[in-house]
Amino acid sequence: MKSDISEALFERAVKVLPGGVNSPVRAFGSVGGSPRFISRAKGQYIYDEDGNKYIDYIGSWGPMILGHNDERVVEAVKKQAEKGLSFGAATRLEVEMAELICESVPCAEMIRMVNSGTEAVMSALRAARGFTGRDKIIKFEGCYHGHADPMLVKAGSGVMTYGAPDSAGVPEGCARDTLTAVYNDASSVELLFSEYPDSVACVIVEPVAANMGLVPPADGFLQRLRELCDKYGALLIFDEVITGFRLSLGGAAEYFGVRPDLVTYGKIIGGGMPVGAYGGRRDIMSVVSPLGKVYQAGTLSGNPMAMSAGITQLRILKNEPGIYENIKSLGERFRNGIRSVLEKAGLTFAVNGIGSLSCLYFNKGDVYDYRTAKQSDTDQFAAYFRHMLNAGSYMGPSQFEAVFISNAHTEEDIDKTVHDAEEYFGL
Ligand code: HOZ
Repeated sequence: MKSDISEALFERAVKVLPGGVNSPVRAFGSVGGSPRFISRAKGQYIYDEDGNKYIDYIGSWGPMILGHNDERVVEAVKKQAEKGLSFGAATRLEVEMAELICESVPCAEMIRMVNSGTEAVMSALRAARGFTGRDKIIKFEGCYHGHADPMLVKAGSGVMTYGAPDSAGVPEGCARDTLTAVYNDASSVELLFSEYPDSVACVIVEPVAANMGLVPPADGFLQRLRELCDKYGALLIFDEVITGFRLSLGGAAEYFGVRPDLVTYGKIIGGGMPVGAYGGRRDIMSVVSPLGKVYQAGTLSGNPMAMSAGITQLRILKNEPGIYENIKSLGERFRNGIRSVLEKAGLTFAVNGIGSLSCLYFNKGDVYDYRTAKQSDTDQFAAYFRHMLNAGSYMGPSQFEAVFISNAHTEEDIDKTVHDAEEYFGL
């Protein structure tokens, strides 16, 4: 596969962008080679500057549930562009978006729009602290909640890939109140609560951990977090940046039947446009300014372009029957396909997944938390990644990123990718 133009662009990029990219997860540092520069996308495919076509399994890290450039979403954005790009003032679209989320998500009574998942989490933590009058936060090793200072402690995603789960540049004071527990191990949370019974403001969790590969919650884990938060007077926050509107319309909260107090969203609710939101119980959200004393603001928050794209995607997800069934069945086809390839090859690597999210770990044991995810053979993943890329299946360039499937993918796409994997394993 030719990559001369991408390589030339990367040469230019490294001179003016740190690492040649604007987000570390785009770099190919852990898999070798240089990133492909993408020029356009449609449906389940992306095309690079050299004209190569790939089946896309990143989907802009989640939001492209309908596939790229869905015509209805594009049309809504075009129409809004004619009316205005940003007003910094209240719009009808913000109200419609908030109503749509509140109707769809069990715990959501009030929503505040922001511009990214990072901002949503940062603001939700502030609201939780302001509401409870407590400082400490419990997060889980390997869960990634964006790059706000208190969350860069034992974090997943790019920080896990590049081996710096506790980022430099985070003052000790900012991370002192972040306590870390073990994902899928409620007793580790109980221990922290018993050590700090009156000072934990909240437990924040990715209900499905999708930034250390893909680790679903063990039976009862989320329910137990709910019980512990209730017992100790702390709030439960579900970071649904990846699972919201993807696992089901009501996200993981609906899927697992556990009601968090607050929930955070990112790119998905913007249909790919830069956006985020946090929301939840009315009494908690009432601490947010101008209603309450927790300050949080933003000129571009609720931006009309992002709202129009997001509302269109969410309405389609809400009204068009069969999307969740379809992406789930494609996800299962992918996982079953990879499992049968591994079986034929006599290998026992872990294949995790739920719905349209999956991960093949080059790991002979089960993967259920950060420690077990870290035991994966990242060199083997790198070789697999390079083979798949050259064969035309575009996946996240790290063992610790999930495979995302959209409603635009077809069974033929999945079978082709499984066939590419078969070739990789020498079958
Ligand atoms: N959660 C995304 C990847 N795991 C974030 C994408 C990014 O950091 O650019």
